Amino acid sequence: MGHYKSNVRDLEFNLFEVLGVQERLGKGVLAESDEETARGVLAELNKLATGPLAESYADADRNPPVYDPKTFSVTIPESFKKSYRQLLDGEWWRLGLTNDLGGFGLPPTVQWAASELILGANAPLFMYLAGPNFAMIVNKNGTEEQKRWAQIMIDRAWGATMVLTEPDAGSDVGAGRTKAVKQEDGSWHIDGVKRFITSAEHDMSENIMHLVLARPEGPGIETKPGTKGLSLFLVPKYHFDSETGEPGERNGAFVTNVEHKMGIKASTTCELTFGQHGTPAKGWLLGEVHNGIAQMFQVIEYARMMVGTKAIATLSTGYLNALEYAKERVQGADLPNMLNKTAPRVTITHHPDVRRSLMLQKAYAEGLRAVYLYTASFQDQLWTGEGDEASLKLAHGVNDLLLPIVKGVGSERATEQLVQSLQTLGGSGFLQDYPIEQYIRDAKIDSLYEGTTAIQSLDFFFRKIVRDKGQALSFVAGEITKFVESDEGNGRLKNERALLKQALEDTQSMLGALIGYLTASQEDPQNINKAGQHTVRLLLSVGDLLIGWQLLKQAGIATAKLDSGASAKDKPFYEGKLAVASFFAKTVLPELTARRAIVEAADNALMEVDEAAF
Ligand code: ST9
Ligand code: FAD
Repeated sequence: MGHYKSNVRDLEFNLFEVLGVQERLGKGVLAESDEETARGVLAELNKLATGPLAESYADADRNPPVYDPKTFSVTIPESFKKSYRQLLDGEWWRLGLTNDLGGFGLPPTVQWAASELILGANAPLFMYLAGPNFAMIVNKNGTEEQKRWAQIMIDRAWGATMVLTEPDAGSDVGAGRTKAVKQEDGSWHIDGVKRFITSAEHDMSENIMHLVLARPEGPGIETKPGTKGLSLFLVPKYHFDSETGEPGERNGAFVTNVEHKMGIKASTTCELTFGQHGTPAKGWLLGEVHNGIAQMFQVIEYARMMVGTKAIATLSTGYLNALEYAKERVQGADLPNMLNKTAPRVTITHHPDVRRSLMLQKAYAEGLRAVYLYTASFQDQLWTGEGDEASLKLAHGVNDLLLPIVKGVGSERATEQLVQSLQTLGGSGFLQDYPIEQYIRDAKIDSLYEGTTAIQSLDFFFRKIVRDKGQALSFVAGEITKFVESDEGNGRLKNERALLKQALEDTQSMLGALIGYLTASQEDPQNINKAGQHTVRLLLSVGDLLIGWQLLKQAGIATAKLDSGASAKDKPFYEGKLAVASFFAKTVLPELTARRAIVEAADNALMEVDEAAF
């Protein structure tokens, strides 16, 4: 058995019992798929994920890719290449594509559920598969010729990268200095050094298309500072025949270093140097328009969802590994018998503290899964285009609102709870005999790349709430209120519903306080710092609120299933849903009241502390 423990039952519960995804299938762009197809995709991918994909996970960590500075090239370990070939052979890269580009005709909810299986088994594999998905964005924004390149990228299974970061431009992308100088033939010469670029070099595809942000220069071009002065260029590793895609001469984009990292070692993280090794790095402006940051955000939105799902997938397998261990490990006696030295020894699942920890791990793993799939359900509507203009606008807004939750909360809670999964194994958890130490190392990156948690929280508050005038948030709050007031679950979850109501009030008050500080900053700009101290707290609190709500919603559905006579196999699954929802409502949601008090009492004392006093 490999390291990966999937949870297909919970994925199917979310898709077909909670979200009712099957009602969308069989129509319009989803005409070719039905519930059976979707279940079939999950079953097939699950076999692959728990088997061949998981197989190279540890080996590629212990024997990572090797960089040769003489040739600027990277050799990927054979075990990993074998897993990658399995994904290619199964044509799984078609999963996220639209029908016109050769997709499977499945909606984003099913795509993300299926992606969870790859991301949990071996996330770097998924990241090397970026080519076809990035091609979709080239196709959407490109000129007619570039649309053909997009098809070539798909047909020839090219790799692709997103190239933003520079040594002095991380969170602050607008500080980027890489420039693009216009050439007479309409192409551009890119000049600069980018840092931390994922998959920028490997030996698993014949070509790699870099999507590069650079600042354009040349006669008649106005050079603007910040992100709005960046344009997006297509820079291939090898030049290629524009009709057939056949690779030709080497372009001047070379990987000049590969980082040594804490985790995700199989995923190459590269310094990528443009035009500084004797060969010009030729690029082509995407769509012939200077709209780089907005175009790149189409990629970023997809990647942020991917990073959140990766973190949640890792937490889920971490929890299930911890659970399996706990059910077998015998240590100590039951607490009520602790003074009786001859009392029978029990498995550690009997100890209240182990139970507390396991139930919390389950709550975050299953609650966050529900949140990312709820988010994807709005992407489904955008994918099918159903509904009038107003409802599509709302779906867009809600998806935007929830992305920083999926990414920011998903990664923070996964990191925190995976430490608890390791703790469940005691000293054994610290060993490489078990996968959890690698999970912790591999998941830590999720709160850093694609915008750190602080950046997610600023995006959430300033852009997704304030700039949106709270429209998407009001919709979600309205849905929670409807749930609180309904009697789903036959009144059996009354206390929990009241706790959810309180949690909603607490988060609304936190938000009210932050908006108050923002308003007060018109009088005194320093007041904005009071908000800045608490945006992460707000993000995590809204995350807890959404998790609590989703778990209770699921518990309501589970109650109905149990009442109507669930099968012996399903009974413990549904009982688990009730237990976890109640546990989370009673032990986590009340913490929001204290967080509210902290936010409401914000002052700027922290900002006044001299740096020397830290
Ligand atoms: C990175 C990559 O870290 C890590 C992993 C890579 C993995 C790649 C592979 C993944 C895919 C694999 C797919 C495989 C599939 C296979 C399937 C097989 C089964 N939403 O606020 P302003 C735009 S990459 C939308 O003034 P500043 C917008 O156009 C590096 N748009 O910002 C806006 O204009 P306007 C990641 C947004 O102060 C404009 O930006 N790096 C959003 O100038 C300016 O906005 C980062 O993420 C948004 N949320 O700049 C950087 N926000 O307002 C993090 C902004 O007119 N830093 N725009 O609409 C930030 O995000 C900063 O906040 C900043 C600030 C750069 C935006
Ligand atoms: P900094 O921006 O220097 O941040 C340092 C700290 O300051 C963080 O805690 C941050 O939250 C905080 N901070 C910074 N600004 C603010 C602010 N305004 N308000 C509050 N707090 C703030 N980039 C790419 O372009 N393409 C890739 O493929 C890619 N892959 C990556 C893979 C790996 C393994 C790694 C490590 C990075 C990758 N990155 C990639 C870069 C990644 O996106 C950046 O590391 C990330 O955006 C943070 O930038 P930074 O490291 O410069 O940190």
